[in-house]
Amino acid sequence: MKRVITIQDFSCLGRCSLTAALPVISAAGVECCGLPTAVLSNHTGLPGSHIKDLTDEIKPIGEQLKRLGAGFDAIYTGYIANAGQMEIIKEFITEFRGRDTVVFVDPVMGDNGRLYSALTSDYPEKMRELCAMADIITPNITEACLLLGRDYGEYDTGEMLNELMKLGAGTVVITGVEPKTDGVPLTGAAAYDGKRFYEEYAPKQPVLCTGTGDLFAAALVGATMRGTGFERALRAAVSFCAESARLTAADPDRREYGVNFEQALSGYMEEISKP
Ligand code: PXL
Repeated sequence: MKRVITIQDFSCLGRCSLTAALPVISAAGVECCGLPTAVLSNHTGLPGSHIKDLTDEIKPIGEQLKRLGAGFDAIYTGYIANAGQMEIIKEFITEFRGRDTVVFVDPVMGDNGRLYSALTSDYPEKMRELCAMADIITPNITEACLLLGRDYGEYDTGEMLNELMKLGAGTVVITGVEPKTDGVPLTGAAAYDGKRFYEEYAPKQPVLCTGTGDLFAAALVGATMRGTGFERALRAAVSFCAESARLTAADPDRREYGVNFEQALSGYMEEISKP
């Protein structure tokens, strides 16, 4: 069985980061280890939060994993609590990366044109360096703009993919892409691997939810590491997020507690198990 280690925060309330990655990657039939960058009472999209930063714990955890001789088929980074932590995580990647290790960097930094409230203005610069180490990066439009040092606004997906490739990652996936249509509004992902462009869209739901990008990245990591080819993994991640968003929009008890993905897991598992 493939083994992934994912490095991101544990938010007690509000499905995101580790509470999205662990169930989704496990459902993909891939072992998922979690290395928390911080423990938060709740994600920072809710009013206030109690945060315990774990910067000083990452290195000793890595050293102990090394002593145990642990190896990982993939390293997947998500929300990193501060710019200083980024250096320690870069060292972790260098230490644990083998010839066949796949490095996924989800450059979690913001949404709707804004940097997340707990992050500082030097963060995008540091994130650019982390992206350069990755095989696959998965920014949303806001994060793509922050990585490219651009204002948030109109974008040309193909041009943005090309520019992001210059950061040094092997494959770039942009999420939350909304193609122009005359009919039903769509949202999804567009990707470029230096040879081919890929696009996958589904109907856009009238909900904006913290954690959707985390869910997408986890679904892509899970499917890719399971051995589903990239194109199918991308399609499965988009349809899983679309179904989860539909379930969230239909939930009369909906709160800002992340996306209702639990009941979409069986469909995701079915889709990635097809021969
Ligand atoms: O979903 C991204 C995310 C991850 N982790 C924490 C967050 C957010 C977004 O707000 O606050 C702690």
